Amino acid sequence: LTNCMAESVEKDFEGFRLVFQPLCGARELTIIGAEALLRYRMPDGREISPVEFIPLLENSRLIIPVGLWVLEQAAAVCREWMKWIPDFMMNVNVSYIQLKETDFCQKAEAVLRRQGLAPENLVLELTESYFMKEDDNVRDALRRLRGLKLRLAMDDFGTGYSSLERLADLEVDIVKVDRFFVQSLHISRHNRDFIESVIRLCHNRRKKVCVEGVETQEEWESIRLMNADTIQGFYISRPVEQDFFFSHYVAAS
Ligand code: G
Ligand code: G
Ligand code: MN
Ligand code: NA
Repeated sequence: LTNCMAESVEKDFEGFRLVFQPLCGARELTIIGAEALLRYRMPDGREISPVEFIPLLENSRLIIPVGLWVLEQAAAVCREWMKWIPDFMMNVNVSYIQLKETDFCQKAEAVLRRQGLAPENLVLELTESYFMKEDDNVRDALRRLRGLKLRLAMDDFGTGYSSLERLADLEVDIVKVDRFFVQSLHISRHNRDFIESVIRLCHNRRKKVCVEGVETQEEWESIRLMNADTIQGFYISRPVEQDFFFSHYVAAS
């Protein structure tokens, strides 16, 4: 699979594509943006799960060219959809391997320039562990990205080691609460308390909260009452193809 993906990279990223999942305002469920998610299809037509191929891209460092391609594509799509929804936000996942490269910020800046995109419309999703690492390159990269005025989101919050206290001081604009907490909302009082605490703490520090993995109306109603800013999940939509997203969620808005 790694060899196969290396060949795809050579052939102008043939076989790779992005799908998009809506991000909605928690109150009205209006579309405010999308998370871009990478997909890969083998030459024989087989679709491989990102859970399988992302680690291979990381281990082989192919994630560096592929990640840049993802950023470029997502930025171009964002620019296009902003003609319909001017404040559209495009979220892109960035791997730790990409962030460790000393020229990542320069590359991100070049993408914004080439695509004519304002930095405020692009959100880089980073997982919790990035903020914990005592790595000067990564710390430096985070500082420079903030300097570019790009938005940073902490993805999958709550599954790692960082405490709620630590969260308040992290230099992120958005915290995405991992779907684990929503799935056990009706089983465990503790998980409800956790989401509420994250929201309260973030709002005190002017951070936005996105709750991931909302699958039912009941879950949405609970989350809305907790005052989350945005939601994402199958209740709204699964990740969908670009054309579908455009016709159903952008042009129809
Ligand atoms: O798309 P799906 O929800 O199946 O994603 C599975 C995992 O793959 C998630 O953890 C998601 O963050 C990750 N992923 C999807 N697309 C990308 C991408 O473009 N870059 C990186 N680094 N991870 C991605
Ligand atoms: O780690 P990250 O949050 O980037 O992962 C995105 C992944 O979450 C994608 O694979 C997407 O398909 C999945 N996902 C998005 N919404 C839901 C949901 O409501 N339920 C479940 N089970 N998975 C979801
Ligand atoms: Mn994500
Ligand atoms: Na997540």
